[in-house]
Amino acid sequence: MATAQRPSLDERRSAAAARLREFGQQHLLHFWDRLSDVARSSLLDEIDALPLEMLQRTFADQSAAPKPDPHSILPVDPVVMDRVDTERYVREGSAVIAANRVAAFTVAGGQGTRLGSDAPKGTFPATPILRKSLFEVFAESIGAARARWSARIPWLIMTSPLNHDATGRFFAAHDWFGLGQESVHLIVQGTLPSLDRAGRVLLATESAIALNPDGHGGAVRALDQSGWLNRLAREGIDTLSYFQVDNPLCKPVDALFIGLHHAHPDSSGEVSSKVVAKTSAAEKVGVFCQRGNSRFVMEYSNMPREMTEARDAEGALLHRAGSIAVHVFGVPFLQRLVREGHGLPLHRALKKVPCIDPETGTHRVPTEPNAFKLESFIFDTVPAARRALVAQTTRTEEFAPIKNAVGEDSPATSSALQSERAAQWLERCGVRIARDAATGRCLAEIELSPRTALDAAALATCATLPARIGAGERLTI
Ligand code: UD2
Repeated sequence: MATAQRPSLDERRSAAAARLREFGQQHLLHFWDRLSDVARSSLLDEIDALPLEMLQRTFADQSAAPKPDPHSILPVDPVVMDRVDTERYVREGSAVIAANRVAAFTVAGGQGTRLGSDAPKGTFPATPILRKSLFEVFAESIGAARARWSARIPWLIMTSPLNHDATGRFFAAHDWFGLGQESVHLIVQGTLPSLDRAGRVLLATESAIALNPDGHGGAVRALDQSGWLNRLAREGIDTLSYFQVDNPLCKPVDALFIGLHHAHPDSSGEVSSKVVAKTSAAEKVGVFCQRGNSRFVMEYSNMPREMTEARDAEGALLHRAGSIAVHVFGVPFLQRLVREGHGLPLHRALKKVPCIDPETGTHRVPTEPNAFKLESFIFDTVPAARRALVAQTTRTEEFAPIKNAVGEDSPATSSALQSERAAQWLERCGVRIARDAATGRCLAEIELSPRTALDAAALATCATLPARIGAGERLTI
């Protein structure tokens, strides 16, 4: 049998040049004559993988994108989680978990730029006293859920090409936090190029395109291309419990939420999302909105000011259903999106991207934003669902993100919230906690391991709780 001959470098270059010319990106081959054959081959691989048509379309669309019309957009009316028949839905969710139908899924491919660290964000020391990493907190929680429901609960973690190896090394160095390596799976997401203000693809070096992870929306493609989406279905797992790596208070496996997703009349079992009431108009979270029967998330940076600041008759924020980026996805729903070729839209954000001058090759480290990074967002899957459930939870119960080195959403604010949740759970068990008389702020530092208690009810069965915790005390339970 004749084997097809692999095209030579010159043939590949000619084909790439023709394609690049068609889309005005021929500068990518400007330094060809200076490159070694190895560098040429790797540059051609990157060029061949570029979705040039989509890039052109995205750039043109967003340059002329109309502003959303606030009059056609309504606030959503979420299901309030502490007002439902909790017992019933926890029972429903528990049955799904115990039947081995649930996998946990963390998106951890983002760059921790705002935290000022190059290390994978999941390795960041997050807890108030023991400084456990975010990954360790989730591992403990998933381990405790496995034990509670005698369930497998595989843990899938999406990494990016930039942090995949470092993430793997971190887990190996911590012996996979006792979960068993065979039950924790790292999946690498794809990349997209950065564009200059004229829509031209940037070069990081003479032989490499400036690429960045393709956004958490890349999860759908990563799950599909890694084979995991079909593997989950084959293994009878129809429920994917999705959360971000930056929130140590999130509940990776929440029976109540999973029960609502599967059994609440507002849910088609395709995608369900948790929200909290926004604390202020300026809070940087996407907001769930409604147009006709379709629900969607409007990212805070896209929301017109009149919508962000609109108030209802009681004076509360009108659009207040702030996304905490916790979802449950039906695996068949994600398979349908893939089958129907449901590409998620690309969003662009102006950022500082190191690159080379396309003419001279001089390296530039910009001090001002110089380029558009492109990303897709997982919440853009929401409008494709027949009935997307939006469930409102309590902020102190499950939202303490670590995003910035200092100020809001920092390690300090997150630690205070982690202590506060522990204090509230302990108070429900009869423990007296020292609080500031004027502000009500908890005056102790308390770190509660998910291994000890996954929720307040489990804490009540814990034999060794103190009677009171005084001001300035630091306690780990
Ligand atoms: C996200 C939401 C915001 C709100 C907030 C809650 C977006 C665009 N905004 O804001 O509406 O819900 O979270 O905390 O989502 N990631 C990847 N790969 C990527 C990019 C990101 O895995 O290519 C992960 C990243 O590791 C992190 C999460 O996605 O776990 C959030 O990413 P972000 O920091 O870009 O989103 P943020 O905090 O601006």
